[in-house]
Amino acid sequence: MGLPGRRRGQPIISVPRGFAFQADLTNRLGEVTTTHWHGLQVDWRMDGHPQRAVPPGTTYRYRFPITDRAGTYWYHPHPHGNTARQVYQGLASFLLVDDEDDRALREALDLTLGETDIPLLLQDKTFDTDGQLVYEPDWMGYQGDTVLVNLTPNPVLDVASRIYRFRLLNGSNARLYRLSFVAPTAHEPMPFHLIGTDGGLLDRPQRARELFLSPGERADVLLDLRHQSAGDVLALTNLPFDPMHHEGGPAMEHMSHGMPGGQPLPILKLRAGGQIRYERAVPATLSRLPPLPQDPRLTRPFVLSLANDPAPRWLINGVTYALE
Ligand SMILES: [Cu+2]
Repeated sequence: MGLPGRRRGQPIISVPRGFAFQADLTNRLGEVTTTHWHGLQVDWRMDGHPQRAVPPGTTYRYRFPITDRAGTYWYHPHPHGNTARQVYQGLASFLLVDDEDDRALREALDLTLGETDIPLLLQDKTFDTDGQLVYEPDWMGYQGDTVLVNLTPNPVLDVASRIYRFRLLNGSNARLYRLSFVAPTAHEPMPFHLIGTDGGLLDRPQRARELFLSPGERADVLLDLRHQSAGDVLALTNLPFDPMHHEGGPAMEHMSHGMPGGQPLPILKLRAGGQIRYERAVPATLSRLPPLPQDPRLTRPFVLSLANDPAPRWLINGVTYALE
């Protein structure tokens, strides 16, 4: 599979912090679209806001400085009402920001993007008998019956006896994942290190055996495969769980088209090869986090609620988004 994102699927953008980023979106779809830079701090005119919709046949120039910390960000369309479908149809990929902290980490562990530092875009889709995408969302979104990794079904990655970095992105429409790495004979999931989240690198690695990833969310992890023997097949797996604990009552009963949420399923197989020499250790410190403001000056109430007339929809402070 190597860097699956580069062979199949969308291009991965990698930029250093401080870079003057520029990209032209030329819309050759038959409908309006935008490109939203998920997680990055950019001027709203540059952020793919629905009010800056790009009509078919036109070009929009995105230009902004990269000011964020190193981390795993992503880009996808954000037109009003069609964001989810355009992402489902394939318009989504990574934007990786690099800085001194990230370079130090890659040097310490001898990580190479695409070989041992691997972005994994998780998306569930449904295909009809002709292999065409099926998309039939309800108000809660859409869950497909096949989980693709970097648009690849049944993916297998050949791995060596060393530490790997996986940058996990949940690019699914509505599916939550409870992720862990499972060896076939072990009675519990393998330990790994969580080293980054939506906000970039953590200050220190955190040990974990599983993590929840909701749509749009990223997790940056290190997995130590030094003790695997040739021929071992591990799997990145979705462990079973009870989605939403059925909160929301009867309105939520429709949420599972295709596979119900929380069903166990293998996502990516890792096939271990021969032993290699690798003498590195996970660094104790990854980054220095910017200090939080000690004295918040502003308190804003956000009341989240669910309305059922005329159709179910979520509200913030009693209102929903309107384009006008
Ligand atoms: Cu987004």
